[in-house]
Amino acid sequence: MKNKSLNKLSILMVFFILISVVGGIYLLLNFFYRSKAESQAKVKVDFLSNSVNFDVNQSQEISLNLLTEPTHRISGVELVFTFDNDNLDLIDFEDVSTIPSNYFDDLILVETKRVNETKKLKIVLFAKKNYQQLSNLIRINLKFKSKNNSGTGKIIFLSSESQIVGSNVYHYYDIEPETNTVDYQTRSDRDIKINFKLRFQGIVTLPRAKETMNVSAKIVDESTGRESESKRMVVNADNQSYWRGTIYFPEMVPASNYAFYLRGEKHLLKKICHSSPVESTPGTYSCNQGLISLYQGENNLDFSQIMLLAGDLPEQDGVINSYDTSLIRNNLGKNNPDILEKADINLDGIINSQDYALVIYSLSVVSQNR
Ligand SMILES: [Ca+2]
Ligand SMILES: [Ca+2]
Repeated sequence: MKNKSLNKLSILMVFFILISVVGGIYLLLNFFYRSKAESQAKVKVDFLSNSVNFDVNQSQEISLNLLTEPTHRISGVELVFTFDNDNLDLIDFEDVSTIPSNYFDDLILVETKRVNETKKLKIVLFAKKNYQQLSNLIRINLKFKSKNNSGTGKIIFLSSESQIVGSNVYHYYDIEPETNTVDYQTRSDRDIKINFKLRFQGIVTLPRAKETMNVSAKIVDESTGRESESKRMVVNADNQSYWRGTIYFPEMVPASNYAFYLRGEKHLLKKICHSSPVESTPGTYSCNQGLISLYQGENNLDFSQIMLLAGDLPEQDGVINSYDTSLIRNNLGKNNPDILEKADINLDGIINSQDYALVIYSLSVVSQNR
């Protein structure tokens, strides 16, 4: 009797063990299957721009896109970023907005705190919408405001601390950061800021083909020999054939013996030593000793009474030679954008004899100055 009931008990036990093993395997398989399915659902996170410049006390939006497959949807985000470092205190976080506007109904948390010399921003947003109203592409605009300090920093998206969730089957997305860093530069009103007024050979009216040019600029304090970095500036044409642009030199200090080295994108390098240089024959200004005073903040320099000579065409090598002249001669009459970019000196939209004549004039000035 006792043996029989023991037997029954062990059969029952084996039965239960079997059920739990089978059940366990089922759950395990199910878990792996599901996590595999979920791991295939991804959100790409991409900053729209990787570098940004702040003026003094200026607000700017840094934007990032969140993108999933068209059939997936985004319903909530927890996004974590760091910015500023080493107590530089360059920028502050101001606000968050989205495109589509007001996509998230609930602003659950927006906080910034200082963690290990870094400011950390955490944003938690949630959309209380049904599947049809949700989207697979959201832009998050983070608004930052700079202070009155000059320096550089990084805004870093911490994907490992962030979460993005959706409705439907795909609750948790894998975050795939395309770019996770934005470099920024801030200005101070104590930085040396230079507003340039320039004139280029052969351009006598508002040019037809193009109203901006690239100019590289370097300044040298000739009393100490200290040089700035070589910087690129975009200059804009005005109605009177003058070109204007601005560069900051936060790395340089006020002094009275500066010389400037300027070079337009199709032009010869020019050294300038005077804050209002003049010349009697176009393109002939030259100088030895830098005499330009630069002050904290705004400096307005009018170099428009001298002509920046053209002729050293891209790729620039510092001289006018047969490469430059034949680039024009071999392309006379052409107007495709590639060649205009390189050899249309007077910016009238065609490679013509005027461009050639301008280079020949530059060559004559260079040889007379030797
Ligand atoms: Ca050349
Ligand atoms: Ca031309």
